[in-house]
Amino acid sequence: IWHSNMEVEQSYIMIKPDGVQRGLVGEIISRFEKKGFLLKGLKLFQCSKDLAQEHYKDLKDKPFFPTLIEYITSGPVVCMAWEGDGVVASARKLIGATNPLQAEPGTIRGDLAVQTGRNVVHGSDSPDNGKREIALWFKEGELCQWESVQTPWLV
Ligand code: 3AN
Repeated sequence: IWHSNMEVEQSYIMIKPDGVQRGLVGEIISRFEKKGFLLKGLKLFQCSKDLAQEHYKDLKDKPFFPTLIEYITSGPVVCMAWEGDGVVASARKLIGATNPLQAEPGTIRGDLAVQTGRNVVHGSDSPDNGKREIALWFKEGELCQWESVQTPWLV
């Protein structure tokens, strides 16, 4: 298995098929960009059942697992690798609670979704899972090494 950047915290963020189909791609990417995290990888991708099952393997005993796999493979997703100090926890705050009806207004799910089974976006739940998921969804060479010009202006 390959590893993305081991030193820096990274989160795997994915716009799910409902987000793509509803035309929310620009809106969702924009929230992470404006927050100030660094985009290291980005692609539109139709995933296989095997990949979806591997990604969600911790949930394989849940009753909704088959529906979840069907949903994630129902159309293209947007795969993203975002980087920055604290990006994992911060991205989950930007995304909001799993159940969009409980997600605060101002969060992505709070503003843009109503159903848990159609909650438009995924974000890694720990830095270790961030690395694992980025290595799972991206091939080596698909991430870009670059620094944002914004950084020097902010510090
Ligand atoms: P989160 O995506 O907020 O980290 P998880 O990891 O508990 O939440 O669940 C992963 C995904 O599984 C959710 N994004 C959602 O699509 C689906 N899911 C979770 N709980 C349910 C549920 N009770 N019914 C249907 N789908 C669910």
